[in-house]
Amino acid sequence: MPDVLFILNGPNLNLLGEREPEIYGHTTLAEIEAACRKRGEQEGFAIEFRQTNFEGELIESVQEARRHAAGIIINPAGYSFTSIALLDSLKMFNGPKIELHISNIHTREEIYHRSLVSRTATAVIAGLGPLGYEVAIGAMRGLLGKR
Ligand code: CA2
Repeated sequence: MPDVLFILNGPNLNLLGEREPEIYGHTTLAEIEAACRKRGEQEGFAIEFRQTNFEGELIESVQEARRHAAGIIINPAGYSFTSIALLDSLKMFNGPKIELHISNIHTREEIYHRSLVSRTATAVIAGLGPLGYEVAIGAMRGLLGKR
C-alpha cells in the first residue's frame, strides 16, 4: 500500500488563475492537483488533494490525516496568520508537515509575515509558485524514507 499524502488548501485558493496573476500566476488549482497526482505517482504516494474555504473543514481534514496520512502538505492561505485552532490541530499530527505558500510571503505586506502554522511545520516552502507543490512531494519522499 502506498503512503498517503494529504495536500490541503485553504480559503480562496479555488480562485487561483482567475485573479491577481501578478502574485499567484495563471495556473489553476485543478492544474496544480493534476501535477501533484503525477508527481505523487512517480514518488509512490497516494494523493488526497482538498480545498476548502472553511476553517473547521480544514481542521477536520488535519484530524482525518492523523488516521490516514503519512504526511501533510498544507497551504493554509489566510488561516496561516489567524488560526490558533488550525495550529493546534497540526500540532497533534505526528508525521512530517510542510507549510507551502505559492508567493513569497516575506516580500509582501507585513500582515503576511508571521505565520502561526510555521511554529509546527517541519519545513516551509514559499515563493516557488505552483512548482512548490511538486518540490514538497519530492521532499516528503526524503522525509519519509525510500519506498
Ligand atoms: O502564496 C500563497 O500561497 C498564500 O498562502 C495565498 C493566500 C495568502 O493569504 C497567503 O499570504 C499566501 C491567499 C490566497 C488567495 O488566493 C487567491 C487566488 C486567486 C486570486 C486572488 C487570491
